[in-house]
Amino acid sequence: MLDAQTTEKPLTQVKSKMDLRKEVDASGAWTVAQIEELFSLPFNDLIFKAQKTHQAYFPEGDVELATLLSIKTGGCPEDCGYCPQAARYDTDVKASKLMDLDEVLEAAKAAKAAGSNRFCMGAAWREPKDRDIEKVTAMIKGVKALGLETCATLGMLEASQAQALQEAGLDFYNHNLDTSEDFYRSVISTRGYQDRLDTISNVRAAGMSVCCGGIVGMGESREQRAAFIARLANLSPYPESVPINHLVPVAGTPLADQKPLDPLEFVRTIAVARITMPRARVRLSAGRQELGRAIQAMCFLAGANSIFYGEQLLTTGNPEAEEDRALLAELGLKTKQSCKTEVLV
Ligand code: SAM
Ligand code: DTB
Ligand code: SF4
Repeated sequence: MLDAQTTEKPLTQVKSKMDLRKEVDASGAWTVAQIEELFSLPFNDLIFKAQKTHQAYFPEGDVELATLLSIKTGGCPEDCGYCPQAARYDTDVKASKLMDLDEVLEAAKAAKAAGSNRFCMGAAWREPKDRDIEKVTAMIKGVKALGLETCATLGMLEASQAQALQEAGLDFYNHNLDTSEDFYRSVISTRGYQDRLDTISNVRAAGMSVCCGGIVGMGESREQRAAFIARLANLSPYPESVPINHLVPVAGTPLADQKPLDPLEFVRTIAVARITMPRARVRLSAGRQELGRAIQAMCFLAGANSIFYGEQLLTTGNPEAEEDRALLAELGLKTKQSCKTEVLV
């Protein structure tokens, strides 16, 4: 029964964008029970199935490198329980104003020189104002002119704002569902799940690719993790990029003392994301420093094929670029040069 959802053609056989949409739509929805069944497979069977899917859809087996820059840090009015940038929590993050264009372009040039594929600009906003959009569109144009793929994560978007970003050349917009709909309520109260879905549909309608994932290890149950993956996999079409963050517990936030998730359960989550969203770039995101090399290697085996690259995420640390290059080289993993065939819209 589970194989019914994994019979899509490999990327190399994909002819047009429209074909892709039809296939995804025709593949049927995943139920939470089916996804729980995947989670419950014997570990080796799950990883083998994920690796088979990975090899069928990504025969080159390359890893995408995405560099993050916090263009506007801290002072956020939202109450996301994991986030060091929420103004209401007493964390070490100092609020700052939107960065200047030339500083952003310097950072993008450095990312490009270090071998990054994508440059993602993040702002600690509930939603951008129209005058913020104007400034960010200048950044998008500048970054794109350097030959990098562009991504932004600026909070909730109106349809007209999504349109303006698309017209400026934004390739991807990151907006996470973060977790299952029922667990969401215990982590965030200042905006709802439907608000997030609305932003994602505005991004799609504007013709941009969607980067959407979430965080595991916030105290959710396995069933809730399965429900979260089901929501992502059942988006039609599912996101082109799926960042799976491992909670980074930050002092001062409500989740500061959260007991860490069993690392093997994290690997299982990556495998389940790979199987249910076979064409997506599954990104091993926040929390890699804490995972260590062996667990990261297992995540690549389970189908992760993208990482955040560079020593800083938004406000927390990430492995040094050199360390990542050494890990990828040791594992014999190539880095990605182009992903044009994967863009669904
Ligand atoms: N303010 C925008 C928003 O919320 O959409 C954009 C930036 S926000 C920091 C982007 C994502 O980072 C969140 O949705 C969450 O998944 C992730 N994130 C934030 N803090 C994190 C933490 N402590 N550990 C893991 N992921 C985290
Ligand atoms: C995503 O899913 N993870 C990134 C990116 N999208 C913007 C952010 C991770 C942030 C981790 C905590 C911090 O560095 O502030
Ligand atoms: Fe604000 Fe985004 Fe952090 Fe939530 S995750 S508090 S919206 S910066």
